[in-house]
This record gives sequence, structure tokens and C-alpha cells, in this order.
Amino acid sequence: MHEIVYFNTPGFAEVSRFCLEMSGLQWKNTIVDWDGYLKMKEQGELPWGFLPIIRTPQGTVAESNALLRYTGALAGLEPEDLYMRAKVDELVEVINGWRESFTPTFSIEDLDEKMAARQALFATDGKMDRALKAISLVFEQSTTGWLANTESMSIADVKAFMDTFMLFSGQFDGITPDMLGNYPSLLAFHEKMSNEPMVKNYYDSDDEVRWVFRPNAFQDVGSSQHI
Ligand SMILES: N[C@@H](CCC(=O)N[C@@H](CS)C(=O)NCC(=O)O)C(=O)O
Repeated sequence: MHEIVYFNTPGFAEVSRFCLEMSGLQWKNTIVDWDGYLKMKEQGELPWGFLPIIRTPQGTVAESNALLRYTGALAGLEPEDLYMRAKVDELVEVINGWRESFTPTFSIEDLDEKMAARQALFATDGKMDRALKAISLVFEQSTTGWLANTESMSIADVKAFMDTFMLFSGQFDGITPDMLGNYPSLLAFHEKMSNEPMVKNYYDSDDEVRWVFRPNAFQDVGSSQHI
């Protein structure tokens, strides 16, 4: 049995939760709150002091990208060919770098300042604007329809889909769905991923923030760009 332990939000664990679901193995989704996190930390259950972790039959693994690779391999989302696997990893690392440009905004206490810092990242030529344009281009140039040119979905697609669109759920002050209007290819990637049967089934329920992973989530944004 595998068990992922994390907060309720998608955050750093959503990709691995999805991969475990795709693996078809039995798994447990354990949700903790801040007190639960502190307790685990005190009890020495977190190898590096952070969540998420995954408990496996052989022991605990920490660090979200290690979890992604492990659960992705279980789900068959890691190519066998080592060159292809490296190209998948290349994208995973690049996407991770984008997240790192966003996370420092969490520590800005003043709300207006925080929102302004985030909006600057998404303004033309801001770091996130360039990131979203880059992933759009990768999608446009793919010959297979999958970001790393794999024959089927890889962890690069899962990471790009979840780490990107979770930003637009409304849970992050200053980031709104209409900001996606400038990226039609990214919205096409959303349409492809959200309509994949496994993705579609997994998110076929109401959720305060996970609506962003459902088909047509950004339909209005897509059409408003032509106005
Ligand atoms: N490098 C870690 C970072 C994980 C991380 O920052 N986790 C946050 C929750 S999203 C956490 O445990 N925060 C607790 C704290 O900052 O004390 C990973 O990728 O797993």
C-alpha cells in the first residue's frame, strides 16, 4: 500500500496523487492540517521537514519531484528509453523553475504588494509570461501532441498541466483565470489533458480549487480573447 501525506490543496502533491491513481495500485490520500504537519515534524516523520511525503512498503520518500518520478514510473508515465526519459526530466526541471519564481510571493505580507508582485510576473515579458509562452511553444512544436514528444502521456505533461493551471483557481491572490487569455496554445493543451479519460474521471466532482483541471474550465477565457 502507498500513502501520500499532504495538505488538502493541490500544491506540491497533486501530480503524485494523480500518478498513483493512474497506476491502478491501491493508495491512501492522507490529508493533514498545519497542526498535523507540525506533529509529524516533531515526531521525526519528515526526512527534510516538509510535506509531501509518500509512505511506500519499503519506507518513506520526500521531495515532491522524487515522488513524481516514483509514482510516474508506477503509472507508466516515464519512458523506458533513457534519452526520452532525460528529455522528460528536462521539462520537469524547467517547469519546476517557474514555480520557484512564483513561490517567493507567498512571503510578502502586504496584500496589495503581493498581488502587484504576482501581476508583474504575468505581465508581458514577466517571468511567468515568458514561461507560459515557452510551454505554449513546446506544445505547438510537439510532433506527438505530448510535450516531451513521447508516444503517450509522460510526467512532463502531468506536471505542466497541474502546476500551471492550479495557479488560476482563485486560491492565489492577484492571479485570475482571464490572465490565460493571451495563451491560446496553452488552453489547447488544457483541453487535451482535461479530456484524457483518466484525468476527466479523476476530476469528475465538485471541488473548490480543482475545477481548473476539468474540461472547459477556461472556456470563457478562450472565447473572450477574440472579442
Ligand atoms: N522541496 C520540497 C518543498 C515542499 C514544501 O515547501 N512544502 C511545504 C508545503 S507546500 C511545507 O511543508 N511547508 C511547511 C513549512 O514551510 O514549514 C518539495 O518539493 O517537496
